Amino acid sequence: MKLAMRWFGAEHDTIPLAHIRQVPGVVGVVTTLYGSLPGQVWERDAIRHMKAQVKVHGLEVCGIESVNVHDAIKAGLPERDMYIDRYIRTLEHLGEEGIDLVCYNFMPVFDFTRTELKHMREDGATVFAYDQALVDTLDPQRMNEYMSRIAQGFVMPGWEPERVTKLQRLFQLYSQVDAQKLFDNLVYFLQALMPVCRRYGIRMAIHPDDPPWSVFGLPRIVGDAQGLSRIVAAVDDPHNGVTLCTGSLGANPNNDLSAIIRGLQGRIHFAHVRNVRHTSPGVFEECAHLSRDGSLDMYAIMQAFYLSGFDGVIRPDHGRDIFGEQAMPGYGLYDRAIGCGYLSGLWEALQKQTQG
Ligand code: DNO
Repeated sequence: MKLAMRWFGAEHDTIPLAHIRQVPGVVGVVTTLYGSLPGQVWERDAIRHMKAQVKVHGLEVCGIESVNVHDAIKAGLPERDMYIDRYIRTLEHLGEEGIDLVCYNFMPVFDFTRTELKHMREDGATVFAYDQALVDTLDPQRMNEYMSRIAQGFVMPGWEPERVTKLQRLFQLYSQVDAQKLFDNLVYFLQALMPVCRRYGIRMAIHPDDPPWSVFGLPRIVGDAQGLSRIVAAVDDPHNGVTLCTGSLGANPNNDLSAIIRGLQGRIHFAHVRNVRHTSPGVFEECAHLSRDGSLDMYAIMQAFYLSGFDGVIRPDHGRDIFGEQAMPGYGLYDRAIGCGYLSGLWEALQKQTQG
């Protein structure tokens, strides 16, 4: 496995690459072209500049998180072919620059959703938390205002203002799109992408829905073992794969993560590994990566990755905000660095146990 951390670019991230470089075991970052809008073609110069910035610090760009998918593609509008064509051009440019891993999601309207970004835990750390009952009382049209209020000045990934200013129109777009249509639109998109992915060896890695169930009545199709295997089977090409996000899928206690990892052998191209603590149905909070701090067995998860021969990119995911660090909620350096140490430790133990 290749250990990486997410980095939001020099203009948006408070964490310098020089600090990421000092986290033991980390070889690179996953990043994106911040400021590019869904539907825009990424130019080669911009990609080259991003790579050079990272390289100066002795790190590599291990993959892109994310090349966002335009809503016309997800909703299957007539102009989707134009946007798919632009996506393909972006992939060509990434491939020409030697980047071969692309994470994306297919959630209508919203990316990951939380009701608290600074939930206080007993030890004074703060974490992301989610309460379905509270979401049910929120006006989806005002969800962007809600998120920006709780983000306290930070622009959270997936909640960039340009994406969420036209909520009413977006909800209308999806009024005729049920789960089956959304799935068909995903298959249409992936089929169109496969030739360019084969040409450049680019692995597409769909991120699960977060939380892994429908919110605000919008269809969601990437929330469990069945949904994931249906996607990989529908476009049965190794370039069509998954970002296995343990925290997103793990928010549903019925998801058996080790079984999901084993079932997707060879099709997991990227892993986000973090723990989550279930409080009651539809309610969860994030926590430290350590197994005993949450509800997931992180040893069993890493073992499933190890035994299924996973050799892709792993990154720790959202961390707690600790030690008084001032950073984007969930994406501070300290707790993610602790997460890296823990994941590397589990991996080393697995390697040594197996090798005897
Ligand atoms: C949240 C992230 C997501 C993820 C996208 C992938 O912190 O896990 O925003 O990057 O859903 O496209």
